[in-house]
Amino acid sequence: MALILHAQKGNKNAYKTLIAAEYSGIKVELAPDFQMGVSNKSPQFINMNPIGKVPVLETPDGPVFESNAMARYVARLGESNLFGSSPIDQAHVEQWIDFSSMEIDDNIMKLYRPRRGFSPYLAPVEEAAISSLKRAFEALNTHLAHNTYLVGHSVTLADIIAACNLYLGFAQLLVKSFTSEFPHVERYFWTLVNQPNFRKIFGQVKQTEAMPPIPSAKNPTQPKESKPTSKDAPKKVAKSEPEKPKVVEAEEEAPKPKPKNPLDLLPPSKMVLDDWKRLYSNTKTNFREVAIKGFWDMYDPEGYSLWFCDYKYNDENTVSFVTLNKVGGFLQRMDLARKYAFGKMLIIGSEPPFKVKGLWLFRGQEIPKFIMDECYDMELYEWTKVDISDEAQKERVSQMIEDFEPFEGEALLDAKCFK
Ligand SMILES: N[C@@H](CCC(=O)N[C@@H](CS)C(=O)NCC(=O)O)C(=O)O
Repeated sequence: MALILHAQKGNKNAYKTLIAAEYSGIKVELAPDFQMGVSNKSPQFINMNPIGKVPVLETPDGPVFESNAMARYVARLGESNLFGSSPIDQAHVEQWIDFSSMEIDDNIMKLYRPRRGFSPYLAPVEEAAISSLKRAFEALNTHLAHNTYLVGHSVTLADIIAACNLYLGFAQLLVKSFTSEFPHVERYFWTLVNQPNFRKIFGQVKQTEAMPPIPSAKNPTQPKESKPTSKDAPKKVAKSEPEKPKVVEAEEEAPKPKPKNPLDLLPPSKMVLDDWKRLYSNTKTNFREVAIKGFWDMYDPEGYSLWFCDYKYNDENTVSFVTLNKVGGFLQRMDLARKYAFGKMLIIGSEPPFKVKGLWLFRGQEIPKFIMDECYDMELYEWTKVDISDEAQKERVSQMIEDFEPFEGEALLDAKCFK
Protein backbone atom coordinates (compact mmCIF):
# COMPACT_ATOMS: atom_id res chain seq x y z
CA MET A 1 0.00 0.00 0.00
CA ALA A 2 1.35 3.40 -1.01
CA LEU A 3 2.05 6.10 1.55
CA ILE A 4 0.11 9.32 0.95
CA LEU A 5 1.98 12.61 0.92
CA HIS A 6 -0.06 15.73 1.67
CA ALA A 7 1.70 18.75 0.16
CA GLN A 8 1.39 21.35 -2.55
CA LYS A 9 3.56 20.79 -5.60
CA GLY A 10 7.03 22.31 -5.49
CA ASN A 11 7.30 21.96 -1.71
CA LYS A 12 11.00 21.29 -1.10
CA ASN A 13 10.25 19.73 2.28
CA ALA A 14 8.02 17.16 0.58
CA TYR A 15 10.88 16.41 -1.84
CA LYS A 16 12.89 14.97 1.08
CA THR A 17 10.35 12.14 1.38
CA LEU A 18 9.99 11.68 -2.37
CA ILE A 19 13.75 11.38 -2.96
CA ALA A 20 14.21 9.07 0.04
CA ALA A 21 11.38 6.96 -1.42
CA GLU A 22 13.21 6.73 -4.75
CA TYR A 23 16.30 5.39 -2.96
CA SER A 24 14.33 3.02 -0.70
CA GLY A 25 11.97 1.73 -3.35
CA ILE A 26 8.91 2.82 -1.36
CA LYS A 27 5.74 3.90 -3.14
CA VAL A 28 4.56 7.39 -2.20
CA GLU A 29 1.58 9.10 -3.81
CA LEU A 30 0.56 12.74 -3.59
CA ALA A 31 -2.83 13.32 -1.93
CA PRO A 32 -5.25 14.16 -4.74
CA ASP A 33 -6.69 17.68 -4.93
CA PHE A 34 -4.46 19.12 -2.22
CA GLN A 35 -4.99 22.89 -2.01
CA MET A 36 -2.60 24.92 0.11
CA GLY A 37 -4.52 27.11 2.56
CA VAL A 38 -7.65 24.98 2.20
CA SER A 39 -6.77 21.29 2.56
CA ASN A 40 -4.34 21.94 5.41
CA LYS A 41 -7.02 23.85 7.34
CA SER A 42 -9.55 21.00 7.21
CA PRO A 43 -10.40 19.08 10.43
CA GLN A 44 -9.07 15.85 8.85
CA PHE A 45 -5.71 17.53 8.21
CA ILE A 46 -5.56 19.10 11.70
CA ASN A 47 -6.14 15.59 13.05
CA MET A 48 -2.96 14.51 11.25
CA ASN A 49 -0.91 17.60 12.14
CA PRO A 50 -2.26 19.86 14.91
CA ILE A 51 -0.27 22.87 13.66
CA GLY A 52 -1.81 22.58 10.17
CA LYS A 53 1.51 22.82 8.31
CA VAL A 54 2.58 20.77 5.33
CA PRO A 55 3.95 18.28 4.44
CA VAL A 56 2.32 15.35 6.22
CA LEU A 57 2.79 11.68 5.41
CA GLU A 58 -0.14 9.33 5.89
CA THR A 59 1.04 5.79 6.68
CA PRO A 60 -0.89 2.58 7.49
CA ASP A 61 0.26 3.10 11.10
CA GLY A 62 -0.84 6.72 11.37
CA PRO A 63 0.31 10.13 10.15
CA VAL A 64 3.79 11.62 10.50
CA PHE A 65 4.47 15.37 10.28
CA GLU A 66 7.79 17.31 10.20
CA SER A 67 9.54 16.68 6.90
CA ASN A 68 12.79 15.33 8.37
CA ALA A 69 10.90 12.75 10.45
CA MET A 70 8.88 11.74 7.39
CA ALA A 71 12.02 11.25 5.30
CA ARG A 72 13.69 9.27 8.11
CA TYR A 73 10.64 7.01 8.29
CA VAL A 74 10.70 6.33 4.55
CA ALA A 75 14.48 5.77 4.60
CA ARG A 76 14.11 3.19 7.38
CA LEU A 77 11.29 1.32 5.60
CA GLY A 78 13.35 0.43 2.55
CA GLU A 79 16.38 -1.68 1.79
CA SER A 80 18.71 1.25 1.16
CA ASN A 81 21.74 2.27 3.18
CA LEU A 82 20.61 5.85 3.71
CA PHE A 83 21.89 5.98 7.31
CA GLY A 84 25.35 4.52 6.59
CA SER A 85 26.54 1.25 8.00
CA SER A 86 27.90 1.91 11.49
CA PRO A 87 26.82 3.78 14.62
CA ILE A 88 29.32 6.55 13.87
CA ASP A 89 28.01 6.88 10.30
CA GLN A 90 24.49 7.13 11.70
CA ALA A 91 25.61 9.83 14.14
CA HIS A 92 27.21 11.76 11.29
CA VAL A 93 24.10 11.43 9.14
CA GLU A 94 22.07 12.88 12.01
CA GLN A 95 24.71 15.58 12.59
CA TRP A 96 24.50 16.80 8.99
CA ILE A 97 20.70 16.59 8.96
CA ASP A 98 20.61 18.91 11.98
CA PHE A 99 23.32 21.13 10.48
CA SER A 100 21.47 21.56 7.20
CA SER A 101 18.18 22.20 8.99
CA MET A 102 19.44 24.64 11.58
CA GLU A 103 22.44 26.32 9.98
CA ILE A 104 21.36 26.29 6.33
CA ASP A 105 17.60 25.98 6.02
CA ASP A 106 16.82 28.27 8.92
CA ASN A 107 18.94 31.07 7.41
CA ILE A 108 17.65 30.47 3.89
CA MET A 109 14.07 30.73 5.20
CA LYS A 110 15.00 33.98 7.00
CA LEU A 111 15.94 35.37 3.58
CA TYR A 112 13.16 33.71 1.63
CA ARG A 113 10.07 34.52 3.68
CA PRO A 114 10.45 38.35 3.84
CA ARG A 115 11.59 38.57 0.20
CA ARG A 116 8.48 36.64 -0.83
CA GLY A 117 6.21 38.75 1.36
CA PHE A 118 5.39 35.97 3.85
CA SER A 119 6.83 37.98 6.76
CA PRO A 120 7.98 41.59 7.28
CA TYR A 121 11.27 42.62 5.68
CA LEU A 122 13.91 44.00 8.05
CA ALA A 123 17.35 44.79 6.62
CA PRO A 124 19.37 43.93 9.79
CA VAL A 125 17.61 40.57 10.05
CA GLU A 126 18.49 39.82 6.44
CA GLU A 127 22.11 40.88 6.95
CA ALA A 128 22.43 38.62 9.99
CA ALA A 129 20.91 35.70 8.04
CA ILE A 130 23.35 36.22 5.15
CA SER A 131 26.32 36.29 7.47
CA SER A 132 25.16 33.12 9.31
CA LEU A 133 24.53 31.41 5.99
CA LYS A 134 28.04 32.29 4.81
CA ARG A 135 29.48 30.85 8.00
CA ALA A 136 27.56 27.61 7.42
CA PHE A 137 28.58 27.47 3.74
CA GLU A 138 32.23 27.99 4.68
CA ALA A 139 32.09 25.00 7.04
CA LEU A 140 30.29 22.89 4.47
CA ASN A 141 32.76 23.93 1.76
CA THR A 142 35.70 22.86 3.91
CA HIS A 143 34.11 19.46 4.58
CA LEU A 144 33.29 18.92 0.92
CA ALA A 145 36.81 19.81 -0.25
CA HIS A 146 37.78 16.27 0.78
CA ASN A 147 34.47 14.42 0.63
CA THR A 148 32.15 13.76 -2.28
CA TYR A 149 29.16 13.22 0.03
CA LEU A 150 28.47 14.36 3.57
CA VAL A 151 29.00 10.88 5.06
CA GLY A 152 30.90 7.95 3.54
CA HIS A 153 31.16 7.26 -0.16
CA SER A 154 27.52 7.23 -1.26
CA VAL A 155 24.33 9.26 -0.89
CA THR A 156 22.78 9.21 2.59
CA LEU A 157 19.69 10.85 4.01
CA ALA A 158 21.92 13.74 5.09
CA ASP A 159 22.62 14.52 1.41
CA ILE A 160 18.93 14.25 0.50
CA ILE A 161 17.91 16.71 3.20
CA ALA A 162 20.84 19.04 2.53
CA ALA A 163 20.09 19.09 -1.21
CA CYS A 164 16.40 19.91 -0.62
CA ASN A 165 17.35 22.76 1.67
CA LEU A 166 20.00 24.07 -0.70
CA TYR A 167 17.54 23.70 -3.60
CA LEU A 168 15.30 26.51 -2.41
CA GLY A 169 18.39 28.67 -1.94
CA PHE A 170 19.92 27.98 -5.34
CA ALA A 171 16.61 28.15 -7.22
CA GLN A 172 15.28 31.33 -5.62
CA LEU A 173 17.83 33.35 -3.69
CA LEU A 174 21.51 32.55 -4.03
CA VAL A 175 22.98 34.04 -7.18
CA LYS A 176 26.21 32.83 -8.73
CA SER A 177 28.33 35.61 -7.18
CA PHE A 178 27.26 34.35 -3.73
CA THR A 179 27.72 30.63 -4.31
CA SER A 180 30.96 30.89 -6.32
CA GLU A 181 32.80 31.69 -3.08
CA PHE A 182 32.02 28.09 -2.11
CA PRO A 183 33.08 25.97 -5.08
CA HIS A 184 32.84 22.64 -3.25
CA VAL A 185 29.30 23.41 -2.13
CA GLU A 186 28.43 24.23 -5.73
CA ARG A 187 30.03 21.02 -7.02
CA TYR A 188 28.20 19.03 -4.33
CA PHE A 189 24.82 20.58 -5.05
CA TRP A 190 25.02 20.14 -8.84
CA THR A 191 26.34 16.60 -8.48
CA LEU A 192 23.41 15.65 -6.25
CA VAL A 193 20.63 17.29 -8.22
CA ASN A 194 21.88 15.54 -11.34
CA GLN A 195 21.73 12.06 -9.78
CA PRO A 196 18.81 10.19 -11.39
CA ASN A 197 16.83 9.76 -8.14
CA PHE A 198 17.06 13.49 -7.40
CA ARG A 199 16.46 14.53 -10.98
CA LYS A 200 13.20 12.57 -11.12
CA ILE A 201 11.85 14.75 -8.33
CA PHE A 202 13.57 18.10 -8.92
CA GLY A 203 13.49 18.04 -12.71
CA GLN A 204 16.18 20.21 -14.23
CA VAL A 205 17.39 22.72 -11.63
CA LYS A 206 18.45 26.24 -12.64
CA GLN A 207 20.22 28.69 -10.39
CA THR A 208 18.40 31.99 -9.93
CA GLU A 209 19.86 35.00 -11.69
CA ALA A 210 18.56 37.50 -9.13
CA MET A 211 17.35 37.75 -5.56
CA PRO A 212 13.61 38.53 -5.42
CA PRO A 213 13.27 42.32 -4.94
CA ILE A 214 12.55 43.71 -1.49
CA PRO A 215 8.75 44.05 -1.24
CA SER A 216 7.77 47.70 -0.86
CA ALA A 217 4.55 49.19 0.49
CA LYS A 218 3.67 50.11 -3.11
CA ASN A 219 4.51 46.72 -4.49
CA PRO A 220 3.96 44.13 -1.80
CA THR A 221 4.49 40.49 -2.67
CA GLN A 222 1.30 38.63 -2.01
CA PRO A 223 1.64 35.73 0.39
CA LYS A 224 0.77 32.86 -1.92
CA GLU A 225 0.04 30.42 0.90
CA SER A 226 -3.25 32.09 1.75
CA LYS A 227 -4.49 32.44 -1.82
CA PRO A 228 -5.09 29.06 -3.36
CA THR A 229 -5.81 29.12 -7.06
CA SER A 230 -6.56 26.51 -9.66
CA LYS A 231 -2.80 26.50 -10.37
CA ASP A 232 -2.29 24.82 -6.98
CA ALA A 233 -4.09 21.71 -8.17
CA PRO A 234 -1.69 18.86 -7.49
CA LYS A 235 -0.32 16.32 -9.90
CA LYS A 236 -1.41 12.80 -9.15
CA VAL A 237 1.87 10.98 -8.67
CA ALA A 238 5.02 13.09 -8.47
CA LYS A 239 7.27 10.05 -9.02
CA SER A 240 6.20 9.50 -12.60
CA GLU A 241 6.06 13.10 -13.77
CA PRO A 242 8.05 13.92 -16.90
CA GLU A 243 11.29 15.75 -16.30
CA LYS A 244 11.06 19.53 -16.42
CA PRO A 245 12.22 22.35 -14.15
CA LYS A 246 10.01 22.14 -11.07
CA VAL A 247 8.54 25.29 -9.59
CA VAL A 248 9.51 25.91 -6.02
CA GLU A 249 6.77 26.77 -3.53
CA ALA A 250 3.85 26.59 -5.95
CA GLU A 251 4.75 29.37 -8.36
CA GLU A 252 4.31 29.03 -12.10
CA GLU A 253 6.43 30.79 -14.68
CA ALA A 254 5.31 31.34 -18.26
CA PRO A 255 7.43 29.17 -20.59
CA LYS A 256 9.96 31.27 -22.51
CA PRO A 257 10.59 30.66 -26.22
CA LYS A 258 13.95 28.93 -26.69
CA PRO A 259 16.37 31.24 -28.56
CA LYS A 260 18.63 29.75 -31.22
CA ASN A 261 22.15 28.96 -30.05
CA PRO A 262 24.46 31.62 -31.63
CA LEU A 263 26.91 28.83 -32.51
CA ASP A 264 24.34 27.50 -34.98
CA LEU A 265 24.53 30.84 -36.80
CA LEU A 266 28.31 30.67 -37.42
CA PRO A 267 29.48 30.15 -41.03
CA PRO A 268 29.57 26.41 -41.79
CA SER A 269 32.80 24.60 -40.95
CA LYS A 270 34.56 21.95 -43.00
CA MET A 271 35.16 20.06 -39.77
CA VAL A 272 32.32 17.73 -38.81
CA LEU A 273 32.55 17.24 -35.08
CA ASP A 274 30.72 13.91 -35.14
CA ASP A 275 33.18 12.55 -37.73
CA TRP A 276 36.05 13.38 -35.40
CA LYS A 277 34.25 11.84 -32.39
CA ARG A 278 33.59 8.69 -34.43
CA LEU A 279 37.24 8.47 -35.53
CA TYR A 280 38.37 8.93 -31.91
CA SER A 281 36.02 6.20 -30.63
CA ASN A 282 36.70 3.70 -33.40
CA THR A 283 40.51 3.89 -33.46
CA LYS A 284 41.77 1.01 -31.37
CA THR A 285 45.35 0.65 -32.67
CA ASN A 286 47.97 2.96 -34.19
CA PHE A 287 46.26 5.85 -32.45
CA ARG A 288 48.95 8.39 -33.32
CA GLU A 289 48.99 7.47 -37.04
CA VAL A 290 45.24 7.14 -37.43
CA ALA A 291 43.31 9.25 -34.92
CA ILE A 292 45.81 12.02 -34.18
CA LYS A 293 46.77 12.41 -37.83
CA GLY A 294 43.06 12.35 -38.72
CA PHE A 295 42.38 15.05 -36.13
CA TRP A 296 44.93 17.47 -37.57
CA ASP A 297 43.72 16.71 -41.11
CA MET A 298 40.16 17.53 -40.10
CA TYR A 299 40.84 20.43 -37.75
CA ASP A 300 39.39 23.73 -38.98
CA PRO A 301 41.05 26.61 -37.09
CA GLU A 302 38.47 29.06 -38.42
CA GLY A 303 35.40 27.16 -37.30
CA TYR A 304 36.82 25.78 -34.06
CA SER A 305 39.30 26.67 -31.33
CA LEU A 306 41.37 24.57 -28.94
CA TRP A 307 41.80 25.37 -25.26
CA PHE A 308 43.98 24.06 -22.45
CA CYS A 309 42.46 24.13 -18.99
CA ASP A 310 44.22 23.86 -15.67
CA TYR A 311 42.38 23.26 -12.38
CA LYS A 312 42.98 26.21 -10.04
CA TYR A 313 42.82 24.29 -6.77
CA ASN A 314 45.04 21.27 -7.41
CA ASP A 315 46.40 21.35 -3.86
CA GLU A 316 42.91 20.34 -2.68
CA ASN A 317 42.96 17.17 -4.81
CA THR A 318 44.21 15.00 -1.99
CA VAL A 319 41.77 12.10 -2.34
CA SER A 320 41.81 10.19 -5.63
CA PHE A 321 38.12 9.22 -5.83
CA VAL A 322 36.97 12.71 -4.83
CA THR A 323 39.13 14.15 -7.62
CA LEU A 324 37.80 11.61 -10.13
CA ASN A 325 34.18 12.31 -9.07
CA LYS A 326 34.81 16.02 -9.42
CA VAL A 327 35.99 15.62 -13.00
CA GLY A 328 33.18 13.13 -13.73
CA GLY A 329 30.64 15.67 -12.47
CA PHE A 330 32.16 18.38 -14.68
CA LEU A 331 31.80 16.17 -17.76
CA GLN A 332 28.18 15.35 -16.84
CA ARG A 333 27.40 19.04 -16.57
CA MET A 334 28.99 19.67 -19.97
CA ASP A 335 26.19 17.62 -21.48
CA LEU A 336 24.64 20.87 -22.70
CA ALA A 337 27.69 21.40 -24.96
CA ARG A 338 27.74 17.98 -26.65
CA LYS A 339 26.88 19.38 -30.09
CA TYR A 340 29.65 21.97 -29.91
CA ALA A 341 32.56 20.47 -27.99
CA PHE A 342 35.01 17.63 -27.50
CA GLY A 343 37.20 17.37 -24.42
CA LYS A 344 39.90 15.35 -22.70
CA MET A 345 40.52 15.62 -18.98
CA LEU A 346 43.66 14.14 -17.46
CA ILE A 347 44.01 13.40 -13.77
CA ILE A 348 47.76 13.45 -13.31
CA GLY A 349 50.13 12.00 -10.74
CA SER A 350 50.61 8.77 -8.83
CA GLU A 351 50.54 10.52 -5.45
CA PRO A 352 48.25 13.24 -4.14
CA PRO A 353 47.75 16.11 -4.66
CA PHE A 354 46.62 15.18 -8.16
CA LYS A 355 46.72 17.70 -11.00
CA VAL A 356 43.74 18.08 -13.29
CA LYS A 357 44.43 19.40 -16.78
CA GLY A 358 42.34 19.28 -19.89
CA LEU A 359 42.07 20.00 -23.55
CA TRP A 360 38.85 21.23 -25.16
CA LEU A 361 37.76 21.77 -28.71
CA PHE A 362 34.96 24.34 -28.97
CA ARG A 363 32.92 25.52 -31.95
CA GLY A 364 33.87 29.15 -32.68
CA GLN A 365 36.82 31.26 -31.66
CA GLU A 366 35.87 31.80 -28.01
CA ILE A 367 34.73 29.55 -25.21
CA PRO A 368 30.97 29.61 -25.87
CA LYS A 369 29.22 32.02 -23.53
CA PHE A 370 26.35 29.67 -22.72
CA ILE A 371 28.87 27.13 -21.41
CA MET A 372 30.58 29.77 -19.26
CA ASP A 373 27.19 30.87 -17.94
CA GLU A 374 25.66 27.49 -17.30
CA CYS A 375 28.48 25.19 -16.25
CA TYR A 376 29.90 26.53 -13.01
CA ASP A 377 32.94 24.21 -13.20
CA MET A 378 34.37 26.41 -15.99
CA GLU A 379 35.36 29.00 -13.41
CA LEU A 380 37.37 26.45 -11.46
CA TYR A 381 39.85 26.22 -14.33
CA GLU A 382 42.38 28.58 -15.88
CA TRP A 383 41.73 28.64 -19.66
CA THR A 384 44.44 29.24 -22.29
CA LYS A 385 43.80 29.28 -26.01
CA VAL A 386 46.08 26.91 -27.91
CA ASP A 387 48.37 28.57 -30.44
CA ILE A 388 48.58 25.95 -33.16
CA SER A 389 51.42 27.74 -34.91
CA ASP A 390 53.52 26.64 -31.90
CA GLU A 391 54.66 23.03 -32.51
CA ALA A 392 55.18 22.37 -28.78
CA GLN A 393 51.56 23.33 -28.05
CA LYS A 394 50.36 21.19 -30.95
CA GLU A 395 52.30 18.23 -29.60
CA ARG A 396 50.75 18.81 -26.16
CA VAL A 397 47.28 18.71 -27.77
CA SER A 398 48.16 15.40 -29.49
CA GLN A 399 49.46 13.92 -26.23
CA MET A 400 46.35 14.94 -24.33
CA ILE A 401 44.08 13.40 -26.94
CA GLU A 402 45.98 10.11 -26.89
CA ASP A 403 46.46 9.88 -23.08
CA PHE A 404 50.23 9.91 -23.60
CA GLU A 405 52.18 8.64 -20.60
CA PRO A 406 54.18 9.86 -18.81
CA PHE A 407 52.41 13.17 -19.35
CA GLU A 408 54.78 16.04 -18.57
CA GLY A 409 56.89 13.56 -16.64
CA GLU A 410 54.09 12.08 -14.55
CA ALA A 411 51.87 8.99 -14.60
CA LEU A 412 48.16 9.37 -15.28
CA LEU A 413 45.72 8.40 -12.56
CA ASP A 414 42.94 8.51 -15.16
CA ALA A 415 41.90 10.18 -18.40
CA LYS A 416 38.30 11.01 -19.21
CA CYS A 417 36.84 11.94 -22.55
CA PHE A 418 33.89 14.18 -23.37
CA LYS A 419 32.50 13.30 -26.74
N1 LIG B 1 9.45 22.19 10.06
C1 LIG B 1 8.35 21.91 9.14
C2 LIG B 1 8.05 23.17 8.34
C3 LIG B 1 6.68 23.12 7.75
C4 LIG B 1 6.28 24.43 7.13
O1 LIG B 1 6.75 25.52 7.52
N2 LIG B 1 5.37 24.36 6.18
C5 LIG B 1 4.87 25.53 5.51
C6 LIG B 1 4.93 25.37 4.01
S1 LIG B 1 6.54 25.00 3.46
C7 LIG B 1 3.38 25.66 5.85
O2 LIG B 1 2.68 24.69 5.96
N3 LIG B 1 2.89 26.90 6.00
C8 LIG B 1 1.51 27.12 6.23
C9 LIG B 1 1.24 27.71 7.58
O3 LIG B 1 2.19 28.21 8.24
O4 LIG B 1 0.08 27.70 7.95
C10 LIG B 1 8.75 20.74 8.22
O5 LIG B 1 9.94 20.58 7.93
O6 LIG B 1 7.88 19.97 7.79
